[in-house]
Amino acid sequence: MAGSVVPVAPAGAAPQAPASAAAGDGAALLQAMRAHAAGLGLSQIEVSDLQLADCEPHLLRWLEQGMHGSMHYMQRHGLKRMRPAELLPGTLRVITARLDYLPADTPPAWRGVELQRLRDPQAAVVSLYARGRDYHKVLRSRLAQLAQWIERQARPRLLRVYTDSAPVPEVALAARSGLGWRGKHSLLLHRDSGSMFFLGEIYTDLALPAGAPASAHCGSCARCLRVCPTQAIVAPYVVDARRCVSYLSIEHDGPIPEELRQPMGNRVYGCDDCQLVCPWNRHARRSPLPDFLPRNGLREAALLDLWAWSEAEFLLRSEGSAIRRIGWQRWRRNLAVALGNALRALPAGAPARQAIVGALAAALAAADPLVAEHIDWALRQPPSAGQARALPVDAPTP
Ligand code: B12
Ligand code: SF4
Ligand code: SF4
Repeated sequence: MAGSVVPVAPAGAAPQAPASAAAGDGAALLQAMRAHAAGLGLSQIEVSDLQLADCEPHLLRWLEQGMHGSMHYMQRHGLKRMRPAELLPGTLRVITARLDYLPADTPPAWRGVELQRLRDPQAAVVSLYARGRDYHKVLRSRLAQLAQWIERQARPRLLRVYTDSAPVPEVALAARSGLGWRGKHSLLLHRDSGSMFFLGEIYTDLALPAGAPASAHCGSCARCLRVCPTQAIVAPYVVDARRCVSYLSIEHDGPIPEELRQPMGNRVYGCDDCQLVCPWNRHARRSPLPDFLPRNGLREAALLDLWAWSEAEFLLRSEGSAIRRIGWQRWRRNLAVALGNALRALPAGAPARQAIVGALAAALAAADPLVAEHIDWALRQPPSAGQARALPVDAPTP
């Protein structure tokens, strides 16, 4: 996917002298930019230089080990990802932005509430970031407005907006610029804001003053590594995407490996576990933007409610949401896995178990082969002996 272009200089133009003269005083411009960005609802902006050479061996190793799974775009772009001036010749600085996404009405004990839902076999857990409007749209439009403002103020030759839309190393740039540090779960963390935010960038040739990297504060903590349901964080800072529930439920389009179905529990779109247990998310910020308020009851949905959606309902209800990206078949595949896990947690003869068996069996004939195989797997899950069980979530009290 290409980045969103703000029409200034022709893309790919030969590198030229930085537009610092046009920019005037970079520090003053940055100060005014910060005020404008805040007015647009962006949570914070900083500036990064392009010194990312230290990250290159890590990226190469990750790719060599095949940890990107079927995300072929990660392999295709190789080291260009870490070299902003190869992606966009003439780039001198990257303006990094973060946008908090916890909905405004998030209760104070939200992490405990989420962990409790992960234990409820009949609940459907959609990752927090995906319950409202697609963040790409929300963040891109704000960055584009900021870029237009910069263009009017400083007339740079180069200005291009990216929101997870091109080979851009978003966490590495954000960490370099001082937006936060990289946690052991590999995501960016901020002392005052946790990690529940999205990242976006503006590449430019303006000679803005670059920020200093923030110091790291994970210390001896390893909660995120321990809680990961599929042990996808194979070492501090290294996530094997092939095991990550986020990859399996969103990016991966084939059958979910059988040994990973049970650990997926009731997570039907993405996963937040490594962030829920992170102590710094005590400080995660709410977003004032209505865009991130949950839609279609996704904060409290039950598996059977979502299973009852027809394809037409899925398309209607996921309009403008990131969930639309995975399409109907993957959505049903994920729900079938979660329903199978619910069957394991419920005793034989429990009315809830019978309802699930009935709903799965009724959908079998019309299901496509991928979904049918997952339904079949779900129906083979044995009942729990004795009482109904909670799904296992190995999390300390937040
Ligand atoms: C591919 C991808 C994924 C993949 C792979 C994840 C991964 N960690 O690589 C999958 C699908 C699994 C995924 C999942 C999620 N993602 Co994602 N993802 C991306 C994407 C597109 C690229 C990331 C990337 O470059 N990976 C390649 C690997 C090699 O990079 P890395 O893991 O960061 O590894 C670096 C470090 O580990 C470091 N390193 C390695 N060894 C060592 C050792 C030491 C000592 C040190 C210091 C560093 C170090 O070097 C590596 C190279 O820089 C970015 C957007 C972007 N364009 O950057 C979003 C992005 C990282 N994802 C994001 C989010 C929100 C998520 C989820 C939380 C979504 C969800 N709730 O389900 C999960 C979290 C899973 C996790 N713990 O990472 C956000 C993170 C925001 C933030 N606060 O940081 C991003 C930035 C998107 C965005 N625009 O906001 N994601
Ligand atoms: S998102 Fe979930 S599965 Fe992926 S690394 Fe974090 S805890 Fe593990
Ligand atoms: S849970 Fe602990 S180790 Fe993991 S990112 Fe948070 S502070 Fe760092």
